[in-house]
Amino acid sequence: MAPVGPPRSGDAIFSSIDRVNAELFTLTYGAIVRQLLTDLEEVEEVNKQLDQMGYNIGIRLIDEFLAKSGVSRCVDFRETAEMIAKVGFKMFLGVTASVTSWDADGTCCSIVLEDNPLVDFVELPDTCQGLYYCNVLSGVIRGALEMVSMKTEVTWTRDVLRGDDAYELQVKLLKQVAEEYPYKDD
Ligand code: MYR
Repeated sequence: MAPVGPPRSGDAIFSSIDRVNAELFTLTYGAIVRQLLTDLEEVEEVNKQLDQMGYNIGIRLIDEFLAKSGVSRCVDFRETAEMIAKVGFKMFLGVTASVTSWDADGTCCSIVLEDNPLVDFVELPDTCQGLYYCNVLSGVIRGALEMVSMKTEVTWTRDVLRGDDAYELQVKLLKQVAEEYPYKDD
């Protein structure tokens, strides 16, 4: 049967495809977490696996981020954090985030998500206490930053699924390795 109604503009079709893909992504992630919970005995092990998965994604995703965003090197960690929150989250999750709670020396801050599409449709049973459901994201950031010479520790400090009022990641710069140009000028 022929479709009824006026033809949709290109924008309408693309936004509908994006929405379907986002939902598929969210549901697929949920299925992965569920499978890990079934396969691994300890919730703590699931947290580690999700973080490791994210790390493996992050070390690859940085290339796409740099190529697509066209951004140049950040002058400091403050700029890097803003870049993750405003450009990275937008590019890969379709949401933005804010950077808050800087420490005095500018090496530790919090990234607060304004929305978190990973948790759409998610309700955690009591048996999942201790689970960091979104741990893949902390791993992604850690992996991506490692590829641009920043060793970081990324931890969830607030999580709505655990009863908090927001999703908040703490990003701590542990070490910044100076990048060396591999060839010497003569
Ligand atoms: C530089 O080389 O100084 C630029 C560094 C920018 C790093 C941005 C990393 C983006 C990570 C995206 C995370 C997305 C999470 C969904």
